[in-house]
Amino acid sequence: PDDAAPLPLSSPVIDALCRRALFVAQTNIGATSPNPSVGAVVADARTGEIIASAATARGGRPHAEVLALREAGDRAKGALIITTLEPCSHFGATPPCSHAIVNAGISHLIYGSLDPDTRVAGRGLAYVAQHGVRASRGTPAFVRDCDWLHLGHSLRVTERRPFVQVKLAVDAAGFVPLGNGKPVFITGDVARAAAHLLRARADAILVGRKTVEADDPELTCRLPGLADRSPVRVVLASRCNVPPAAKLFANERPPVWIVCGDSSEGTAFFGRPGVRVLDIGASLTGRLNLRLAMMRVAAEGTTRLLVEGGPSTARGFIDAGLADEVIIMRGAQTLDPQAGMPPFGDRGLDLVAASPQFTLFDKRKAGADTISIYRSTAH
Ligand code: AOF
Ligand code: ZN
Repeated sequence: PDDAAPLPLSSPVIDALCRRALFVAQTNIGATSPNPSVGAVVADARTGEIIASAATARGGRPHAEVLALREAGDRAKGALIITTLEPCSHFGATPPCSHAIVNAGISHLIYGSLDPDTRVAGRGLAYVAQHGVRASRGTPAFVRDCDWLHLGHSLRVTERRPFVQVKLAVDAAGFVPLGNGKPVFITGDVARAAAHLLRARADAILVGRKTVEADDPELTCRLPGLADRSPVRVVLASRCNVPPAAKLFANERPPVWIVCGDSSEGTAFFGRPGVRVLDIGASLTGRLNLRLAMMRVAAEGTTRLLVEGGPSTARGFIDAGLADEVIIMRGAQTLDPQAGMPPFGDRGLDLVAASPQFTLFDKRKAGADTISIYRSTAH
């Protein structure tokens, strides 16, 4: 009804619309780098009825707001728009979203995260406010979810590194299987699907050279319908000494990036289609500087990186303070103790589970297995 008042800011209807914006954004996460995957929902300002919604398009453009407003057409006049990130204000390949919001006649904007990109950084909000759009921050819970959703984007802007997730699969006793020339499965189908979904939602998957040698993995997303969401495959090899016959190189897509500190042993890869050698220079210790490695992949556009390396790679990221999320997939069966090793080099799961650096964010069953997600307390 036309005479009804606008919805109050804190209402179950607004909360549901905010959750909808987060949900929509999730659909393209891992497919928009170097841009964030933003969610936008256009709704009737009085009833909350959804008029249109969109995520940032694959490849990063068009932006979410432009797509949602395009779909809403004339119905955007006087409507409410919810966005997970402050709308942009810069002229890129497309005109700014903040201008599109004003031009469409939107009456009210509710946003989650602020955009730290120096081209935006508050200017998007200032623009809409100066043009008569009421702009309000969402609830603290919505803002927190948006901040985690866009952490890859904000870390790439502020620390020049991607959001890093470290994933490990362990047996019921907490041990990692020793490689035997091919990947060993200690979790069932449901956890395996969850692991492939993590790949689909990443921009890059990373392993250490030792995992390539021990397991010879393909590192692709093989979920039905999501095969084209396989991220770039990154191998850390200080001397570029990866076996050229490894399965990783059987296909040119997705690309493989070898991050090394000395490329002189990597001549087999020079000019090879689908392979890039990223030489970040040797460190004093002879081991790769992980922070520099992260800065290099971020410079190439990576905003979300999934570490699927072995225990020593996982440990390296945690010790360097580079693990934003640690995901433990725990199987129901127990391995022969001869066939297992501690998940983090010489340390067990307590390195994360008992550390003040991490907090348990989520723990759930996946078939007979259990998935625990620990989040860094630094964010
Ligand atoms: C939005 N909505 O859906 C996204 C935004 O290179 P461009 O021109 O596409 O701009 C990329 C920047 O725009 C990116 O760094 C981030 O600040 C913002 N992303 N903004 O309003 C969106 N993906
Ligand atoms: Zn935009």
